[in-house]
Amino acid sequence: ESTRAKIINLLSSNQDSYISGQEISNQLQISRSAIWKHIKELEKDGYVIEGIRNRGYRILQSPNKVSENTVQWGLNTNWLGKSIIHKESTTSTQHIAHDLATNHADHGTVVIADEQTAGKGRLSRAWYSSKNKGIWMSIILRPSIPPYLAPQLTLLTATVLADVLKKELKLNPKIKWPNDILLQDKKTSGILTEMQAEQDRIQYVVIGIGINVNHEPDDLAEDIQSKATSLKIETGKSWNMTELIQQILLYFEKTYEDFLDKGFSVIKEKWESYGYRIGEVTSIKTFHDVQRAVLTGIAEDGALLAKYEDGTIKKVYSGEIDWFGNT
Ligand code: BTX
Repeated sequence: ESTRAKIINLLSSNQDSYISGQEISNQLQISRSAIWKHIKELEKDGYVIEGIRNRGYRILQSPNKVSENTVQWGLNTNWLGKSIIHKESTTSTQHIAHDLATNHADHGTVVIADEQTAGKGRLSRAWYSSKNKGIWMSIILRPSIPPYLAPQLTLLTATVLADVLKKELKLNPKIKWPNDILLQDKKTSGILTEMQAEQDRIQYVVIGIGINVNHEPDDLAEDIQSKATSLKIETGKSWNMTELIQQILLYFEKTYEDFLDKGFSVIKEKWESYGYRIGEVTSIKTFHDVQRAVLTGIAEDGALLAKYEDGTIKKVYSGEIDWFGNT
């Protein structure tokens, strides 16, 4: 950890109060004038720091600009995001992450872009990723779980995003199976999990996270305007993306460790508490017919569970659900 990172950490841990130059000096074993020089450097990076004589320093504002440094400063994780690659523009952070992962990138490496020119959704769909409006990020993991359980990581990620939106931003998110985060029934975030695996062993997983953050309604592409939203549209204010990324990484690390420790049940329960239309009736199309069923929750393998009128509970695997239909 660099001295600047340590200073940021100290200042961040006392967000509402001042921390004196003397205290920083004692804790980090550097001179007062060295501290002052570091503070000047931080200000160049966009931190607004107040220094009051006889009281000390306090961060008034963190830089809005996302960069490797700004994300790393004050990031309280143990392993996630220890290596961060930031690009102003790229085709897709998934591409970069796959390249890095095949070249031995560490578990917990994070790739972030200000803009993606070929952002990917699932099933070769496109993901709009306009410049500086949202979080476009990929996380490389090397989990020691069997490949067939990888869908659990998508569900885990969805609970992480929902938790951050609920606990940190005081919003009321819903997770629409399998991987959409909704605010007021509109999509604000999507997750794409890709995996490189052998028969019984995962080499690596890349989890792509897209969140519309500071879009105005007009910043959303025309064909998604009726079904998509952003944090700004929902809250009326702009959000600091650096802080948001840090919160996501922190919650992710904790949730992932919980998952390895205690298994999927913790995730399942949380997912279901956020689940969109869980407990409600919807129609499910199969090859043969359309039937009404109550969505009851999710299974261990990530499938959605539906209880039919005859009482049987079955797994639903793909886009067979008519979310809005009342037939
Ligand atoms: P998905 O297939 O569930 O959603 C894609 C669909 O969502 C599109 O067909 C379109 O209708 C709609 N859509 C496209 N862009 C947006 C948007 N910005 N907001 C709301 N709706 C949209 C979801 O796939 C997975 C998305 C993962 C995105 C991340 S970003 C970082 C990483 N890099 C990358 O290329 N993809 C992932």
